[in-house]
Amino acid sequence: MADLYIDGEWTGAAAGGRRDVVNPFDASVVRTVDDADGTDVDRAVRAARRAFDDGEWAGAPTRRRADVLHRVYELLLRDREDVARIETQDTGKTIAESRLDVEDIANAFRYFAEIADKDGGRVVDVGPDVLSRVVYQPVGVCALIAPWNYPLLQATWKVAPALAAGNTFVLKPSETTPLTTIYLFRLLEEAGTPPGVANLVLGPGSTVGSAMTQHPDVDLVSFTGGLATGRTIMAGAAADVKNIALELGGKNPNVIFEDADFDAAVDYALDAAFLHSGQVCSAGSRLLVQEGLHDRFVEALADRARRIRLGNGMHEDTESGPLSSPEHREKVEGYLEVAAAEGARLVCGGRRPDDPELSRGFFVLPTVYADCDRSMRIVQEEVFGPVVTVERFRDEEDAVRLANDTKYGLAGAVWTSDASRAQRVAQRLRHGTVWINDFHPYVPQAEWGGFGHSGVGRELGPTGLREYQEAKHIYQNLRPAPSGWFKG
Ligand code: TXE
Repeated sequence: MADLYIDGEWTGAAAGGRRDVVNPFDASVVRTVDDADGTDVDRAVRAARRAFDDGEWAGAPTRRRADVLHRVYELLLRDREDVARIETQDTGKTIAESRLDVEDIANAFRYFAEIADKDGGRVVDVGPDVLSRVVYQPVGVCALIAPWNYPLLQATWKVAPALAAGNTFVLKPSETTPLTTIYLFRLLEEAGTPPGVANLVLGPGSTVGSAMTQHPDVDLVSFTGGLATGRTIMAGAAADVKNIALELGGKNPNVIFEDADFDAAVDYALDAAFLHSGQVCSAGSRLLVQEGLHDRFVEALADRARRIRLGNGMHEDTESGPLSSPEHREKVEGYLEVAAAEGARLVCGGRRPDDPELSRGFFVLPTVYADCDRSMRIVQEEVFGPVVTVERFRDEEDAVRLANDTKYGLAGAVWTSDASRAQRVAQRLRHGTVWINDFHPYVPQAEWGGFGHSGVGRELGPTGLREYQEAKHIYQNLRPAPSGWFKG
């Protein structure tokens, strides 16, 4: 069966392109899929344009769109185990994590279904002779580009609000992890999404992605991925003054004060740094530990990190899988060399595992570097692998200064038993999400996104819907009469 979905039809690539999708655990080919080019993108964008302009979807009662989203939620719950297994084969992440992802994905569809018809705009009080309303309308045709670390989750954070708001779209998943996104489109079709509203193209960013973002019929580009690509997309969007939304990762501080609950802080520091092998935009890859606690904390963390069970994500007892691709492992290993050259002290990891069972997969051992400082690239740049750096701080002022000393600003955490200090520090951190005595939870009701180089705009929450809407002011004079401004 063909893998591109354009104008309500499953179709192959015009030029016949095909691409292998590889399981990062053992480099085996999971499936071969169609691989598009600019011609397919043009077809998909035109279909989305036609579907938007004919107004059936954009002008439908909001409840109808919400019903489709709600059906997708139910279908995802029906197929949750199949979707989770495909996500694990595609990304290498553990099946337990994929199951949680699918739950979160379904819940995001439900959330946007629930809020779709809850905000009819607002009335502005101008006086008795005027009816002034602000209404929210769909932006138009959206180009949605998703990455490979949370393939279906990141796609959903775009697809669900785009549909709820009445847009049409063309979506491109990462070329390395397209399988669950293809599955989602089967569910969108089953749920009754009209032809042309949701379109799927597959292929590389350099050709298919850039054709999408530069297409003159596209009104909005929403992208999750790396900083370098985000910059290219932002520059490209300038020509047509397209709306943009960017989620570009982070270098996220995890701040541990001496009065924190020690066992909980160590345990969560492990989750923060090593969940999904650190391939998480909000990974707590920069640990800041107060000096009196530092040595004990590093020792306990490394002891736990050495015991993380690496393996096949499909096995229930595996705790962490491989990196996503050989190219990505090369990038991570490049940073291991950078850290060594910069004089960071290797406490554990720092290389590939010896286990012959893992030799075909793209593994790197969970790695802890101590004696790090803010001048190091390993501290400032996003590694996106199982690598955590540790710095010391003296007091609250020092902690805040260090935690904000990053060009990114996606997420951060503070661990302390002093409730007022927790709130003070949370207020001062220049990051889009701040956790207190926790790490990683997010909910569809709350905004997600970053300060600084972490991006532009927010996903999830009411703002996540607004990204896909234009505000329009409708002003009606209820007592029209000559103004008398010009006297002649
Ligand atoms: O991402 P790219 P890469 C970070 C992480 C990682 C680095 C590079 O640090 O090591 O980015 O990863 C599409 N026009 N994050 O190179 O290239 C591409 O096909 C349009 C953080 O894999 O940004 C894919 O679908 N699209 C992050 C998507 O962009 C283009 C998640 C992401 O790929 C394009 C992933 C172009 N010119 C990586 N070039 C996060 N924020 O969670 C590529 N793409």
